Amino acid sequence: TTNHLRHVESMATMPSGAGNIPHLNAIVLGEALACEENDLIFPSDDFSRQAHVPSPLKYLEMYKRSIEDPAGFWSDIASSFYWKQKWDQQVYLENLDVRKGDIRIEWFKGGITNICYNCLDSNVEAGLGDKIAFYWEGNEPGVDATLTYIQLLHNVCQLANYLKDIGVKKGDAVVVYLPMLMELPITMLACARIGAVHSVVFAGFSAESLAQRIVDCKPKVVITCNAVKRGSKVIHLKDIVDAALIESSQSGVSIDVCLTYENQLAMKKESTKWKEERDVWWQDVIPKYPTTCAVEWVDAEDPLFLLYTSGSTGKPKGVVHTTGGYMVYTATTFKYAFDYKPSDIYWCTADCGWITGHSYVTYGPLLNGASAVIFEGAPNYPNPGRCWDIVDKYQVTIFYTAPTLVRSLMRDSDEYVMRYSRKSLRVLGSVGEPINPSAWRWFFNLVGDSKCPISDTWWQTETGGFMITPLPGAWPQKPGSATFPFFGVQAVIVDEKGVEIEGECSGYLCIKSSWPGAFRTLYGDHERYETTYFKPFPGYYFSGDGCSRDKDGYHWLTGRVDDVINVSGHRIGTAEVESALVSHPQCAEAAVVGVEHEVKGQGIYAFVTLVEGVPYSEELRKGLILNVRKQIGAFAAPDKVHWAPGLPKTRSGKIMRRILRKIASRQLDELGDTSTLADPSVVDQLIALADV
Ligand code: 6R9
Repeated sequence: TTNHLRHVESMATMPSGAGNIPHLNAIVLGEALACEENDLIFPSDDFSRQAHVPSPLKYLEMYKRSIEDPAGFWSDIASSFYWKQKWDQQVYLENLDVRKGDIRIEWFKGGITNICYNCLDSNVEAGLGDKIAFYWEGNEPGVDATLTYIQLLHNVCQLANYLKDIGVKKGDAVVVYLPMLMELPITMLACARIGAVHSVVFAGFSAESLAQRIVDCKPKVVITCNAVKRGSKVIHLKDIVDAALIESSQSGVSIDVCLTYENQLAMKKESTKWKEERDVWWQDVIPKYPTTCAVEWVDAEDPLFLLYTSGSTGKPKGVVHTTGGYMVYTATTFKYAFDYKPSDIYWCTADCGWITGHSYVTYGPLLNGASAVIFEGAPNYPNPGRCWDIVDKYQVTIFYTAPTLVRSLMRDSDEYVMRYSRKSLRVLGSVGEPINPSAWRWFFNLVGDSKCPISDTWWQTETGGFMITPLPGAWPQKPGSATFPFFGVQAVIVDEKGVEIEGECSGYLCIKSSWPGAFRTLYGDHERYETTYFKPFPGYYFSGDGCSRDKDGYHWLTGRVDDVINVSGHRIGTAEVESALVSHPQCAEAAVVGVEHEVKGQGIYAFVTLVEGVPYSEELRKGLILNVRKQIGAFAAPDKVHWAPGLPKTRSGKIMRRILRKIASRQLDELGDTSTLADPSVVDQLIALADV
């Protein structure tokens, strides 16, 4: 095809020297691509022609500069933002090598700016005041609202003034427990405007999880709403907050103000439980404040937000992102990975309670002056055609979602997709877990009518923004591959010893050298930051993911290699689930592993040993699962509880999860060597109880 030749030709005319970048060695050989032709899916000529990065050649040129001259590359980009004062010191400073002392990453230090100003005021000044910033689509079809940039600015200022009034200052934490109402990004932006540090807790977390986060970051105020409807269910968020605040006060952290938005469509004020001396209705106070609010100018390295994520121990980690680098990085990745143009209508289905909602619902789109859709409801309510209904309604051009949603919609009739035109779509995106080729093809062929490139973006809470991602106009795609690193990202694959491996290989995915959006520390625990991420392979940031690289240099993520499971794109630590299970008085011990799940990607499989003499029962099984729902949230509930008279342990007492994973996936002939177990007979006992 002409397309194909065009790509190969452009690769052949690459500037000499690009071949020095190891992961690009393979792709510069045009013939390598030729043999893979059947697996390659090319963007159309029309698409590439209009794209920001129209060819591999252009990518290589930009990528090469970003690696050879990161300071120059990123300061050119950063200069298009508003800085009250330009960074006077270095553009970046890094030490990613624990052997050489503390890990310290800084970008644009000394630069004074404000991300809220760049999201709103700058766009209003540029004449975008009347452009729609957010289209809000409620749970019920037909219930919707919009905010223009100027309206959003006014709303943000009112809340910012209120927060200042109740004593929230620069550097103070604000915990936010809200569903996908426009008040959620409004709150994030209001915090940013006054230099407060927001910590959004996904509104699916339980009271105990919320309390744990409140105790950790000790916020000045908690912001929530009374209830939300998701699908046909009403969830009483305020009750959950009430319970969390009782619990946090028992741990010595009491909250003076709980600002509560009345979400009338879900629940009336009158039915909401209220604590007069602490609770304040949003609608009673916020509208009274002025719609302008001076910006608190902050250093590029001042914290912007805290977001808790799961690790391999029971205690969630407070990932800290700072202002300047995060701003530059989220805006730039958004622009290039989605080939964003001012005429686009963008919809990301993620909740702002996760990093995807932070970087690619709130900050990335607004920094680009984009119009974005925010959806409150469930993607299959009132029926599995809802997403495409929304796409048609708002003429969405860029649709960014998770493989778990694609797989779940795939199970319903294609008719739900075909019923809608979807003509407006031009770019699709995927995030959260590897997208399996069959889901990729369904998404590409059916949803995108075989014309929309899919940006399969690999990244993490810790990375702030995209790390490995297609640039839709540049690369021929391979279904299931996240393709190549973004500008400035030196993705490497290392072996167990931490030695970089080149060419076609698989191993641990690490990043050499920092990028602007990198997290700077774990809140209150810099040592854990260094130990978890920089000690496993000194000199590198370790992602926790496995990855292979094919002969053309394409990257294929293979999932977590640590004790983290990825359920519907949500990160859950096995240790967190285990600790919730063992807190049940009749549970003696628990071991949790991930197991393949058709829709969720991974399901949670729990082996449970009961206290001596306690019999197995359905009721107990339910009680155990309820403990997990209560302590973490419904999304972490085990799919299976497998009764275990004993767990396979080494003589030193370490649980051999490898064996448990095989039993969980019923690969019983692949158990491997069990002779090193303290008691090999537990394996047979477990197998016997597999379906009890
Ligand atoms: C953005 C986000 C991070 C983990 C990450 C990896 C998995 C995310 C992926 C992907 C393969 C992709 N992951 N995107 N795996 N392909 N496109 O999801 O952040 O919640 O911190 O999860 O998710 O395992 O390590 P977070």
